Amino acid sequence: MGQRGSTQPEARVLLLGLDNAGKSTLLYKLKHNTVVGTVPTIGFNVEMLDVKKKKKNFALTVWDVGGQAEMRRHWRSFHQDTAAIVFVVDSADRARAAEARRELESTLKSEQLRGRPLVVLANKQDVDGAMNVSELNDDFNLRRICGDREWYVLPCSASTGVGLPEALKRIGHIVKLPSESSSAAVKENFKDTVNYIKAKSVRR
Ligand code: G3D
Ligand code: MG
Repeated sequence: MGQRGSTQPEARVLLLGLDNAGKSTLLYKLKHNTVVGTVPTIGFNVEMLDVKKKKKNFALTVWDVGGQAEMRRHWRSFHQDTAAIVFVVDSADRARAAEARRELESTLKSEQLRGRPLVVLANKQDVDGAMNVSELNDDFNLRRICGDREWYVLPCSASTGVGLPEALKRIGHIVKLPSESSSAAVKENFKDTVNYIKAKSVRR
């Protein structure tokens, strides 16, 4: 994290979703193209991914904030300077679909996230009986809860990697790169946020 030259633009992406949705699996599959054993995230994981936009390289700083109920109240401190939201859904867990929808809906109400583009990932498509994209679209009533922001819903499997290149490409396209000056501010906030969340994280 933070290992690159200062000239490369960076944009912050928030990876959100309920616990067990597959956020950490997704992050490490994107980063290392490998499935690592995950444990429930207490606190957060953060990784930088290299992405191309209009033939220019830039870095996506992807924040995977723990999904457990006690961590969700800290999500707000990550909203500042977010260039795009990625919301991961366990499409195979129909029993928690309503809970996931409520979380997404309440996240999108954040003032600091107003107008930020959103990618909803219908994860775990490899599981038999998983909701497909159009079921999820209807069930979450995405058109209504997304309002006038730019949004997409894409199928994927973080375990197998199917759909991940398309997801990353889409995220790269919708991210609005911060200007040079706000990019410096993002880096400053990055440090502040790390310190904040470290102080607030529940350690077990
Ligand atoms: P989280 O970070 O959102 O809390 P994790 O979720 O990445 O820790 O994943 C939770 C569980 O879901 C893990 O299983 C992980 O292997 C599994 N998982 C993640 N993505 C997929 C997927 O696309 N397909 C399937 N079948 N499983 C997936 P365990 O058993 O380790 O708890
Ligand atoms: Mg996790």
